[in-house]
Amino acid sequence: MEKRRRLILALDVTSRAEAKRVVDLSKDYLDAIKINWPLILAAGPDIITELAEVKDVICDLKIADIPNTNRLICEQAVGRGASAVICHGFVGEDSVKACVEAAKGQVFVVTEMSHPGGKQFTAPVADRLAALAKAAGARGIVAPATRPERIADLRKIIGSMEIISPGVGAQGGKASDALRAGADYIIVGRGIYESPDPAKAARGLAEEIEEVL
Ligand code: O7M
Repeated sequence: MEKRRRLILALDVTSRAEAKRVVDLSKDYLDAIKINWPLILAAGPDIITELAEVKDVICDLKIADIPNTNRLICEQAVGRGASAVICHGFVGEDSVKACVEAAKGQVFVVTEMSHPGGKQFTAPVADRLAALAKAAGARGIVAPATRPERIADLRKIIGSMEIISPGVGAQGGKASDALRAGADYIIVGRGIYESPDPAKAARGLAEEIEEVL
């Protein structure tokens, strides 16, 4: 994954045609495309391979199972062309390590989640989840743009590992705040794909990001 635009599109649309349309309009401003269950269930897993021809694809399956099942899921995602996967850490270090082995280190671990409910269960253990991600050899963590101060806290725990940060736009966070707090990449979904002009929305974010760098 390039580290140039620092922008990752969360492509949570539910048709292949819409996915292609949004990617065509925004791809010049992106380093990667993150896909999640809505698109994979709607378009089928071949969408991973198709999009991987355009940009690096991060498979956000929020993998959270026993090590063997985690390994099988990662092998399917990587075998179809995913450059990285996203897993949960609460299932334990052995489960995260299974992802790290199967995806050759290209794993991001969810820590404190960005939505209000993220404060209920994930926030109190987020520091430990970040430490676990580091111990397991993951590439990075997912941390909330809605609470930039938490990005700064988690950065202290993981050192130079990468932080990808959702919650910008529709959830109320600002790209520049998250970057200043220590995020490496911003993840944006609805702010781009629900915009009447996805190219303009992505360009606007790219400009905001560039000003901070
Ligand atoms: O910009 P949005 O709010 O439309 O989309 C945000 C995307 O980031 C969406 O795909 C979520 O599933 C994802 N996300 C969060 O919003 N909050 C989190 O705490 C974690 C994620 C995520 O990407 O986890 C890997």
